[in-house]
Amino acid sequence: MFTQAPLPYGYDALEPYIDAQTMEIHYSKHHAGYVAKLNAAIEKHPELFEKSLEWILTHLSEVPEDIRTAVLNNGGGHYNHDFFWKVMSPEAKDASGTLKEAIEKKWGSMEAFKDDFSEKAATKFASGWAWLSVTPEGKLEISTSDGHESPLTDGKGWTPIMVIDVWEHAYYLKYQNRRPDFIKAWLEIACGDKVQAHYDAAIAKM
Ligand code: MN3
Repeated sequence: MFTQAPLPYGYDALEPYIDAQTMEIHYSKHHAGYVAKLNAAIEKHPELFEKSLEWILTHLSEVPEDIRTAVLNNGGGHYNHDFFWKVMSPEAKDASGTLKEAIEKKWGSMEAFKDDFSEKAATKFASGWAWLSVTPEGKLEISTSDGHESPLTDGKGWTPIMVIDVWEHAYYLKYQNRRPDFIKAWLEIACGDKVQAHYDAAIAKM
């Protein structure tokens, strides 16, 4: 069975950027619901419990057709939320080291990168996610995904290293329709050290 990892901080730890009520509903209702529905779908083909979630999401064409959509939606929901919790921190700092160098090489400055990421996240139509990934050539790229799709499910072979949830449930209680304000606040708690660790791992496996 797939299970939800504990949040690495309390529901109120990301205040005032994300309010405690949003965190509690998001983690204990939305994310938990995706995990329960993923397990319910895979119970019809329990051999898939032997596989990792990353394997399943990168091999969806091998998932039996009767559960494929449920696995994409709920397995993607599980994977993406787990990733989202892990790149936030109450003690977040901007990236330093090799990730900072790579960002400055591509965008010119950390501010220019944040502007580009914010613009793409803000203009993503409807519910989805905005990602920073490493391509198979080792380049950084920003992308967005619909629903609970991700760089794992789009077939390009990119390795995600940072993600923001831009479904309304991620921000509506505090920010209502002001998604750009949520994104600006979120960048204050996006943890450069954690994204750097993902970057190092992505470069190491090339
Ligand atoms: Mn969400």
